[in-house]
Amino acid sequence: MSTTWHVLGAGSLGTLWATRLARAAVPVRLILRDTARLQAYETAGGLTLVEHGEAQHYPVPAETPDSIEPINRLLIACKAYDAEKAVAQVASRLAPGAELILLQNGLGSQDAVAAQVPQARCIYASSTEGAFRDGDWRVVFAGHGFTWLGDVGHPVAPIWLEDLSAAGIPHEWSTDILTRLWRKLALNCAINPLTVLHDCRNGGLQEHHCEVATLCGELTELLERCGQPAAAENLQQEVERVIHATAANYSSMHQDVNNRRRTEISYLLGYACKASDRHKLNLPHLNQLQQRLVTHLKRLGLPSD
Ligand code: NAD
Ligand code: KPL
Repeated sequence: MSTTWHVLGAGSLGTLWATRLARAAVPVRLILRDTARLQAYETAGGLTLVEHGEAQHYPVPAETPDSIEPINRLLIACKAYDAEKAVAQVASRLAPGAELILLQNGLGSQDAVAAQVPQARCIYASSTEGAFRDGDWRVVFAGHGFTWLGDVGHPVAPIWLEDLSAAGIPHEWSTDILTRLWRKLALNCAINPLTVLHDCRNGGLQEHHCEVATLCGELTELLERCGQPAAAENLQQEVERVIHATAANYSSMHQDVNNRRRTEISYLLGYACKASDRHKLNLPHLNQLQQRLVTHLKRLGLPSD
């Protein structure tokens, strides 16, 4: 019998992973916030994954953080700003040699979690898959993509990647996961805040070419100074390619703001600006962008951290 996957956070990505693992008969359990959420979930009777317009129901078992069963493998599928608190709730249940897979976007939350549970192996992930909730316990698989996983302290791939293959989760073990995360962060910093401030789809940034180019220049300088030259390579070209390829889409940050949800700004632009301060870099446009975004979020009555 293979090791049980505990999935902490039954939102978009947590559901996308839990349902595909369950479909492949890999043992999986959800960890829900509290008894009220658990009761609501049990009333619904499981998770629903909508793929290619077809809904499939999966009665994945669930529990609360204070359940007593030890945790050997834990997928952290909450937002970056919730990760530390969520892990703290289950830290005492981690078995010796436990492994955590961190799906959070941006940077900062992964290191904070890893510092919190030094006894566990923390695997960082960067995903281009896309999913959104269209109801309680119901998720639409919106964009097929890829997930890179890696361990900054240990280059050897874990054996359980075969569970992901069995579940049809496209993935690859990466020995430079930080480079991937930095590259994604830079892309997100060059695109997402501007789509919020200009209230446009990604393609709308084609009309703000100079602003995008200036940001890419500063982000390139930052990545190089942070010891990430590979993440800096042809950044502007890649940003322009993504803007073009995703022209009809709204960025994840634009969607968050539009739905009046908290953004992950502190783990994207906030992280970049702090890193630039640490390295005493002068990146005026990046800093102005953060200030403009914070002001904009405050004006809308949304959290600005
Ligand atoms: P989400 O908001 O849909 O889901 C997060 C879930 O975690 C929610 O159900 C929330 O209630 C739950 N949660 C928070 N704290 C908890 C706690 N203490 N105990 C139990 N549950 C808790 O978020 P998401 O869209 O799945 O995003 C998760 C991460 O993945 C983010 O960092 C996001 O940027 C990244 N990501 C998402 C997508 C996507 O398409 N959704 C794609 C790539 C990366
Ligand atoms: O990842 C993205 C997002 O919207 O968060 C892209 C599409 C790359 C835009 O930055």
